[in-house]
Amino acid sequence: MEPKYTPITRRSIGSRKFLIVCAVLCTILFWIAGNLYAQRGPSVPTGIQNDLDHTNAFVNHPPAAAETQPVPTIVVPIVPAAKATNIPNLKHLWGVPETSGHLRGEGVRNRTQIGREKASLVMLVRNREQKDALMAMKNIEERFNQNYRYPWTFLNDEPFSDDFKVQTSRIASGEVKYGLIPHNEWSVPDFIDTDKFHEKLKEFEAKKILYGGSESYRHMCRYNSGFFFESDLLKDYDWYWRVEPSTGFYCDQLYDPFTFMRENNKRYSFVMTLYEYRSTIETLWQATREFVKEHPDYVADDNSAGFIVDGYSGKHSLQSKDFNLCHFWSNFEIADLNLWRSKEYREYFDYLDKKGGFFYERWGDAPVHSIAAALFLKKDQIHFWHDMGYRHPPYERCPTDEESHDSVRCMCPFDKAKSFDFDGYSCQKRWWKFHGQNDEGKPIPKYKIPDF
Ligand SMILES: Nc1nc2c(ncn2[C@@H]2O[C@H](COP(=O)(O)OP(=O)(O)O)[C@@H](O)[C@H]2O)c(=O)[nH]1
Ligand SMILES: [Mg+2]
Repeated sequence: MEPKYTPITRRSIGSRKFLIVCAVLCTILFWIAGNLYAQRGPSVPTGIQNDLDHTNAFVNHPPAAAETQPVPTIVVPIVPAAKATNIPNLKHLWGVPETSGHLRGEGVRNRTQIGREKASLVMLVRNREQKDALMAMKNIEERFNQNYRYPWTFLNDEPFSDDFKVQTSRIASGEVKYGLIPHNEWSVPDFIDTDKFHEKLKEFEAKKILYGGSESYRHMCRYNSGFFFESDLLKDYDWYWRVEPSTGFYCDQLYDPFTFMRENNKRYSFVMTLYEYRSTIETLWQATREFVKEHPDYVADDNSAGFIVDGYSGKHSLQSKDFNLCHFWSNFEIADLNLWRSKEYREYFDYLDKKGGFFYERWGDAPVHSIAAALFLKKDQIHFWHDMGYRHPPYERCPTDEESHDSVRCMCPFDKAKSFDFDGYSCQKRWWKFHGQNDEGKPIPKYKIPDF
């Protein structure tokens, strides 16, 4: 029978000795090599040898004390999070503009505005959307506002919580203001038949119309259509940038969009345009027709009606042609507050308001603003931000030109072809066509870009 294990023989003892000698010799060789390496340094490709030499020289022979720059001592006071709400200068009064800076880990900040315009970022928001609001703010601060320090204006139909104010003021680089919306701007007005309204809520809910059964959504749309621009907190401004929670920007904004608007004689601007749900605005166009029939002079001669009305052929054709449902997505807006404060728009809003469509239907501020801008403004007073990348769930878009991407100014997490501009639900191609551009938005018009 074959042995299961190899028996220990003289021969195997001899080969063990040989292995031990080899191990000792190897150890000695490694020790010698190690010492040599330590003295001479690693072998480095010639191209970067000089840099290493320089670095080594600095490490081994630091310059004399007089040659070195003094290292500034930065004292960072630590503000315990638990105590944040007790910081005296974080106490806000309703409707009273904030003037002081805030403790934000590095002491009181310099919130002095750098941008040249009378402008504010504006966010209508609920306390419970705090996290989404902070994320949108952080993004817009990093992409743009930290270099301009425009103020932020927050509006709410309920008092903002202390935590909301503390956290948002920490992210804002500029001044912050918190406003409570007056009750009459966020409630059902007397001229609305409440029974009919509640019937309609049920009907819209049953039809599964988006936000169809929501009363608060209707207040929001009516407020954005007719009141926000009259807020006391915005009275010193000419321009606003509407920001919504959960939105994001994919590109660095390297110039001031407010200055751009002013210098290029723009009054309304957008990044995305799409079709409205007809079921939410069944009678809005009819009401608009009646209004412009009474005020044909309010409609600009060289307007953008051709974008929102197929086959538009002059003011008279508004009475026979339908609204094609294309509107600017108003969750993003940079616009002239005085557009909404104008006699024409105030009258238009009042007219619509009295029709009751904000309650009996579910008229959105987006189609209302869009129709007004398209009819009352000159064609070239509406601006499309081809160079901005923007996301408001569920849609997102990015610039189509190569330079914005190659320069890494824009970082878009999707393929260019997936941009909402090319989605069947987008009206972007119609906009480009209306402005004599091709299906990719070329040629891009030349604008005066403000200095910074
Ligand atoms: N204060 C307040 N803000 C609201 C209310 N409803 C909506 N908003 C704000 O109005 C904007 C539009 O609302 P959102 O829910 O985003 O509607 P969507 O974009 O049409 O889906 C956002 O800035 C919301 O934070 C509300 O009841 N109270
Ligand atoms: Mg939204």
